[in-house]
Amino acid sequence: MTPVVLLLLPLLLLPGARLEESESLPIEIHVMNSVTNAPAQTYSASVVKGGILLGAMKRLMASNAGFKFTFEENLNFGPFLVSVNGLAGDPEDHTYWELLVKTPTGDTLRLDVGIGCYVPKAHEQIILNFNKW
Ligand code: B12
Repeated sequence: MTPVVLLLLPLLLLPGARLEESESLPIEIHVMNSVTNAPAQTYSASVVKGGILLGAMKRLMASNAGFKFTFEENLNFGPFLVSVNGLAGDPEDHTYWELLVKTPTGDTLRLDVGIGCYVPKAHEQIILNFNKW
C-alpha cells in the first residue's frame, strides 16, 4: 500500500467519516385536468432528500410507470413544464400545466417556483393540473 492510502485508511474506517447515503423520500404525483375533468392518474414516486421535483419526475419517467413529460428551459426561471403524458399546454388556448401541492395537513397550495426549483418533502402529493389561465 502506498503511504497516501495508509494515511487515509483510518479516515475511511471511521463511521463518522463515511459519506452519508442519499435518503429517498416517498411522494405522489397526481396528473389532473381541470379543463376536461378527465380522471386523475396517480403515480408513486420518490425524491432524494433535498432534491428537486424535476429529478423525481425524470426518475419516474425512466421507471416506465407510464408517466412522461417534456419541458423547456427558460432563461430566467429554469425548466417550464410543457407537456404531461402527451398533452401540451398551448398559449393560443391559454392552457398550461399548473403546479400544485397537497401537504400532509390537507392544504392545497400553488407552487411559487417551477419544477427545477421546488424541493418536495416526504409524503407530499404533487399535482400537475392541466388548466387555463
Ligand atoms: C404570465 C405568467 C405566467 C403565464 C405565462 C403564459 C403566457 N404565455 O403569458 C402562466 C399562467 C402559463 C404561468 C405559469 C406559471 N408560473 Co408564471 N408568471 C407569469 C408572469 C405574471 C408574467 C410573465 C410574462 O409574461 N413576462 C413577460 C414576457 C415578455 O417575458 P417572457 O420571459 O417571455 O415570459 C415567459 C416566462 O415568464 C414564462 N413563465 C411564466 N411563468 C413561468 C414559471 C416558470 C417556473 C418558468 C420556467 C417559466 C415561466 O412564460 C412567459 C411567456 O412565455 C410572471 C411574473 C414576472 N414577474 O415575470 C410569473 C412567474 C414567472 N411565474 C411563476 C410561477 C411560479 C409559475 C408557475 C410555476 C405557477 C404554478 N404553480 O403552476 C407556472 C409554471 C408551471 C409550469 N408549467 O412549469 C413565478 C416564477 C418564480 C420562480 N422563481 O420560479 C413568477 C415570477 C411569478 C411569481 N412571482 O411567483 N405564468
